[in-house]
Amino acid sequence: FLKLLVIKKTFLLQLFQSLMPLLENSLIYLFHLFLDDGPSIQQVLVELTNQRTVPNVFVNGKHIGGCDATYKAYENGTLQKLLGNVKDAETYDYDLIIIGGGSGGLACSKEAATLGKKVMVLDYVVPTPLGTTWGLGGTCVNVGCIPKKLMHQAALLGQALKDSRAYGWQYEEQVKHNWETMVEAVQNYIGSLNWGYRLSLREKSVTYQNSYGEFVEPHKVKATNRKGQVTYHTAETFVLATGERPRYLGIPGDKEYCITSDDLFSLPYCPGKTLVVGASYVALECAGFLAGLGLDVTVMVRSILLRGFDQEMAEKIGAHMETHGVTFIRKFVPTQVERLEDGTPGRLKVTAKCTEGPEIFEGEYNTVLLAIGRDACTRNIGLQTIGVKINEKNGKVPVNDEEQTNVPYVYAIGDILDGKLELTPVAIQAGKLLARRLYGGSSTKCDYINVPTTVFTPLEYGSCGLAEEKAKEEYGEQNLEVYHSLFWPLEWTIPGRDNNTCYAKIICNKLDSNRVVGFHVLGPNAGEVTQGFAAAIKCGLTKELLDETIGIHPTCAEVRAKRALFKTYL
Ligand code: FAD
Ligand code: NA7
Repeated sequence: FLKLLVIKKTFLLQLFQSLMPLLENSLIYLFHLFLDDGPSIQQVLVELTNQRTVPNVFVNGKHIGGCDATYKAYENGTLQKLLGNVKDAETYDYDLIIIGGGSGGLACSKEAATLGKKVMVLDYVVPTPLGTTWGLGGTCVNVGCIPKKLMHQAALLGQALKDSRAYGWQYEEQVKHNWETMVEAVQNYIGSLNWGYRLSLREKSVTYQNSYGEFVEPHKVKATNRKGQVTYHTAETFVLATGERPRYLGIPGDKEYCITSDDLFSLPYCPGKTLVVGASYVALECAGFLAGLGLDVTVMVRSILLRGFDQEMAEKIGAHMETHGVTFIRKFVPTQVERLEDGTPGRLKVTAKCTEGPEIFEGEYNTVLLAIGRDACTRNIGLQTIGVKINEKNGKVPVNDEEQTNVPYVYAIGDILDGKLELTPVAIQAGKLLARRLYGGSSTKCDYINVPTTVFTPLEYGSCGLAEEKAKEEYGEQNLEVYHSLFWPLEWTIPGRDNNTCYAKIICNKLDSNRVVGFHVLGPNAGEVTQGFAAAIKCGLTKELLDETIGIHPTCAEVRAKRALFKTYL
């Protein structure tokens, strides 16, 4: 009796069809019951399986459960294993295949290989609509953090040149920026990083294939290279680390004539007068360095600046950019982009409509840069074939606190995770810790709380913990104390630049010894400043401890340790 698969007549066809491919060579037995003595059969079933209902599935004597449990076992691969349709772990090609060789995927692969596992990384860049593509390393290295920070630095140097006259530097030559020289230098550096990544994978014996990966059946991916050649690979475990790609507006002319950050950092010609669409950090950072390089830059904002960040800080960033020559068009969204003139750059006409009224805006630009968010690369990698669930609204992958998807042998890390931070160090940490848990006997999970970050706008913004709005929501305004201070970096005094613009703010929870729950700073080197405070916050920093900490003089970081911070809410 234990080898019975008892099924209701109505289920027979449906179940049989879905299990058909798995039933070959299996030891499964199917019985169709037309019995009058149903209740007594049910009684026996309860005694044997704790389950009264049918279908009631056993495979090789092992009780699986009802219809839902059988589907679940199929989705997570257990059923196939029991049926003997899948190779044993030791006969998989790899212990681990990682789809995506960016920040998270590379970190995870190298750690797993260090722990003695046979690992493969598939990394493939689908070219942008304009045909831009790049090498191994993912977004951060090629079209994210690295080129962005280097171009920000190029802009800061322009500012430093201006400041230098006040410090006594005299130079005759006309100062101007050469876009091509900068792009070449940045791309050469990126090229060296791409090469370094390939080398380090080889050193660790990780198999790297420059191919697009997609699941074709449980534990099996199809890998397609640039020439369309296809190979198949199996693994016991998979990690999804496919990251995100820029979104397009879905209006006439967007894919034909607009660029995104994926194109900007290797653009072979100076973009000229530029319209940046969007008010995300990517938008403001790009607008900031383009303006810093001397270009005429306009930002078109649909609603607010820097959604998700502290809004007081966001507005201060916007105000600073505006005083430094960036134009903001607020509450408008583009409806059409037309080409007026071909060229490098050409000339484009943008039509936009107001989000709050009938007004129409028309403007001419050399370049239109879309920075309106990024979509997770999860919809074309065969996840539905193996039953991995995604959040249908945003394409992101929900995982448990061990980065495991609903299919137990499939994990996900980095930007594609639902509800997690999209930052390189987060992806790296999650990837490394995942490999250690899978193969190193570790139980340490990735801590997504109090992760510091910096927005590299001309006035840099570092933050750790909660935005003031979020802190109010979480703790209640009456339970918070907010301390803040404007400051003037010493270096800016001689050129007489931007007095009362830099700003620092901490948000403390009165109910918990004035513990710091939010840290925000606007000023030079904000990232360097914020990193140390993040460690302190992780250690449970309170306002009292901050006051007791003696500052380093003269620095910007000392400002928060001084009594100059005063209460704004009592
Ligand atoms: P990615 O690094 O995006 O890597 C995914 C890789 O998988 C890519 O190479 C992709 O081509 C590949 N891939 C996708 N699908 C497949 C497939 N089916 N088969 C094979 N390969 C595939 N973060 C910071 O911490 N600091 C910053 O200053 C910062 N600045 C940024 C600036 C910009 C303009 C952008 C866009 C992002 C920035 N980020 C920054 C975010 C950071 O780049 C990401 O958080 C990080 O790269 C995420 O890593 P990941 O491993 O999840 O994905
Ligand atoms: P975000 O944070 O999702 O921001 C998207 C921005 O673009 C935001 O300002 C939006 O305005 C704006 N947006 C979105 N759609 C439109 C349309 N249709 N028209 C005009 N403006 C629009 O994306 P990011 O680019 O910052 O990047 C996400 C990740 O990329 C980030 O975490 C890093 O990993 C890199 P809204 O506020 O919604 O009105």
